[in-house]
Amino acid sequence: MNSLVSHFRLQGTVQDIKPLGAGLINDTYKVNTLEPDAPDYVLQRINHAIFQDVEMLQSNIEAVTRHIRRKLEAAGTDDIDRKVLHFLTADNGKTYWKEGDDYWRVMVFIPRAKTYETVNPQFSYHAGAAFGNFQAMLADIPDTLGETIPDFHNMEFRLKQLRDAVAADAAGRVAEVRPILDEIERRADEMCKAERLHREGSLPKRVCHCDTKVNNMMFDEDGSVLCVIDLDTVMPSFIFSDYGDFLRSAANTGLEDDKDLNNVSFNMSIFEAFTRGYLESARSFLLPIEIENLPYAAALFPYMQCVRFLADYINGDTYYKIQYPEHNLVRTKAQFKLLQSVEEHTPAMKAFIAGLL
Ligand code: GN1
Ligand code: MG
Repeated sequence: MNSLVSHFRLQGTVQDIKPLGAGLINDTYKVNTLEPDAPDYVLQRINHAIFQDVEMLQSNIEAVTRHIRRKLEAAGTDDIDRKVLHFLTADNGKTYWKEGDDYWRVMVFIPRAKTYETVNPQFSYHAGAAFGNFQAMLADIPDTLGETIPDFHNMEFRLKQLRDAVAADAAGRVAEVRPILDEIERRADEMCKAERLHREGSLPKRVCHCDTKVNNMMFDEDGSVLCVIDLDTVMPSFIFSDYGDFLRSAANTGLEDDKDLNNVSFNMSIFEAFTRGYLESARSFLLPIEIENLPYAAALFPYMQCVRFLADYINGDTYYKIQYPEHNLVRTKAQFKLLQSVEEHTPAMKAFIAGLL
């Protein structure tokens, strides 16, 4: 890894390289430098099986970080290097380096920032405001972003993948998951509402982050949000993506892969704080149809994640990193339990949003 890093223009001398974070897709390492005044770095192996067009991936990320940096500069923001990611250029003039079959990239580590797997309502409020701002800042990006994973948050497509997996039954696991498949099918029509509204022309796509789980945000010591990380999936999508996926991760009283389903439920105070923050910063550009469907978005993402985890389980675990053989099934059940809790809270969510407006 030392020789890998040497292809990027780092300041300082590499002291050590250690695993970092808990992402399910890429492999991430922290590169510590010896000199106290040199920055530390983050080294990442890009999951090339999932992000097949690395050139497009990095050019999206460069466009997004460049645009946000300009916005922050124009606004006279202080401490900009902690508020937007900075990717290093490698010897080939690109922001990635290919070694054998692997693609690597290096970014500057943001000092004194924290990530969390769970948040309190105050942090959740800041997170809502931050995602609203993120979408607002990217509203006038001059570049056309590619879909780094085509149909990433397309519910119709995700259901088709699940149905294809069921038909193939590659790992012989379909029989055991019948009951949950039935629950999924019962909701399929309702959950594909966004695609229908889009086809009818009433629901737009905007540039979204598309992986807004809570551990993809960097918080400052005071709970304010420094920046949003993990920009691989920034692409045009429905605003439901960012709103819904944050709540899926942050408003779950249990873990994404909780084995004890009694721990899993939807936390209304996190929902309320996040929604207040989000609407404060996004209300000026959101359409009524987008606001009206925020409770739908809160249900859509546990549902979609349930479909994706289950499809991966049925396929024999080819996509997500797993720690034990039933891991994807445990994740599926936990997401389904969360969905049920969201469904129970839907009238209360609607009432809360109406109150805010
Ligand atoms: C993956 O890479 P990571 O762990 O931040 C996934 C998301 C899922 C999430 C579930 C490219 O995100 O879509 O919501 O796992 N990213 C990709 O934890 O598939
Ligand atoms: Mg991540």
